[in-house]
Amino acid sequence: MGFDFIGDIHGQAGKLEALLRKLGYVEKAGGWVPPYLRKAIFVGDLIDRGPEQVKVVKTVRAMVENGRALALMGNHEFNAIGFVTQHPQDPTAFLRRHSPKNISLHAEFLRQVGCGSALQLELVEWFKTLPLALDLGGARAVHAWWHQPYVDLVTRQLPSGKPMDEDFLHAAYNRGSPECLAMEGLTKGLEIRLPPGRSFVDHGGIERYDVRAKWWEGGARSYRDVAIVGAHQLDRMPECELPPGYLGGGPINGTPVFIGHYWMEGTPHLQTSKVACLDWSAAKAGPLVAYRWDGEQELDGARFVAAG
Ligand SMILES: [Mn+2]
Repeated sequence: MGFDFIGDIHGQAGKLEALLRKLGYVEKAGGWVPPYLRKAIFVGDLIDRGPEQVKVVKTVRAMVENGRALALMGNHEFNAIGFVTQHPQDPTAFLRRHSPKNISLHAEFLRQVGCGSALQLELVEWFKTLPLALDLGGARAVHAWWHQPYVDLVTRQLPSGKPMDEDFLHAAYNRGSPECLAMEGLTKGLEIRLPPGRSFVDHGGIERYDVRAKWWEGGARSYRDVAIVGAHQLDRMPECELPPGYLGGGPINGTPVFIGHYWMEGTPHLQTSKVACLDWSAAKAGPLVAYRWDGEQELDGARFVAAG
């Protein structure tokens, strides 16, 4: 069985259809059908930002339910769950706060699905069934960071097929709990706090004091070595030593790992011979990107397929 790992779609149904076509998938009455002995693996973040989010979810969901695909949970699906789940101590509040920032990040989804609609709740119930990490034998996939202790914790609490229940959600939104650290790590990646007085403005115009780190980077020494920021912001990243206890610092061994999440820019390329990021900013002007995998243990940059 070969796998086509597909990056963050963020409601870009046109790019999704173009990519599936380019990969040789065929649209039939019951949904898209892969070429013989292949399966699509979506690395998460189906929703938020783009113009046709409901269509994207329905397309992917149909493929999953027909056994043509697997889909991981991204941070945007996890946020969508928390957005509608009541807070256990405060019945007027939700696990994910309805702050102006959180509402604006989710506004397009709410507008398209209908805020408070039955459809919104139906889609969220499906999001709860999405796995956080997939070990497919010769390859692995996670939305943002394959960190084995976090994979183990979540696999223990949510064994395959068990949807995320309220107990798990309450723990996962309890800041600092093992469940919260695991969910943040798997879906948002490794983030490190910048030294005092340092910050930068992210792609969404929000001032950030934590920066996403290249957890796959072997031999990294400074913040600048690992910071994932736009090229024009790299000189704002300090060259001082990484904090003690830094959890990244590859190299990644074992089977290859496929990820999304990181808003990469430019021409799709491998992160290492074992790590491929498939998020090349399809939510904005970038293409939707897949990696066509046929069992190889050393990844090949010529196997990226981009559309849109
Ligand atoms: Mn993401």
